[in-house]
Amino acid sequence: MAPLKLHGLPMSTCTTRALVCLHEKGVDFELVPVDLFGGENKQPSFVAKNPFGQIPVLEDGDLTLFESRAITSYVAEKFKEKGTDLIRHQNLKEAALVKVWIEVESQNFQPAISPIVYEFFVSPLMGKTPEQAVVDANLEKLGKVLDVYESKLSSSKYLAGDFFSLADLHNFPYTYYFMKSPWASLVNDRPHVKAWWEDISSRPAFKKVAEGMTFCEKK
Ligand code: GS8
Repeated sequence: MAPLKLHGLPMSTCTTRALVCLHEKGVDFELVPVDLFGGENKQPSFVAKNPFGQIPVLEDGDLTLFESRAITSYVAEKFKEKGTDLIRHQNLKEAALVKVWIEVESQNFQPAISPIVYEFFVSPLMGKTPEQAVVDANLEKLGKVLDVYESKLSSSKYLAGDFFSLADLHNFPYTYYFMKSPWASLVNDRPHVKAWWEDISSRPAFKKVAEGMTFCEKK
């Protein structure tokens, strides 16, 4: 069977979300680099794969998927018997809780943390000055989301329960970069969030993918 093809870049947050999942599942895949800086993602051949011209894209035979969380869900379901069970496929209630916390990451966590990472790490690379007002407003929002995480993680080891799942995995890319920012204390000052982050970021799949997450070192 031809290996899956993941189009993306090792330093891209959304690509790494898919990469960590592929490593957790122990699935063979090929990473096909996309020259974002040269605009390859806006060329017709790439837009045919993702009409938004963004990475990552997964190809599995004649199936083409975009949206990193849809990619992880597909991989976790297709290979449910292999590697880490990321979706609790044998327990309807646990599987439903995984979906709840997947939504929380996507709807609450990511909208707060991504502008901070963007302003601090990406803007300077593009010759722009980070907008402190944007950072400040989103630090406040992120603090409120992390208060919810702190409360949840004081009663269970991971977000959806006492098991690691996609709900935890999806937080990896932005938290990884955020922890290299001056505001890592937002995580470190919340003991349960800190312990959870130390736990999930020490998983072999995370450590392997983190080796390629170098763009914050260019600062
Ligand atoms: C977002 C993809 C995205 O923003 C997902 O897959 O989760 N909701 C989508 N991709 C960025 C790189 S993120 O590291 C991208 O491709 N940017 C280039 C562009 O928008 O032109």
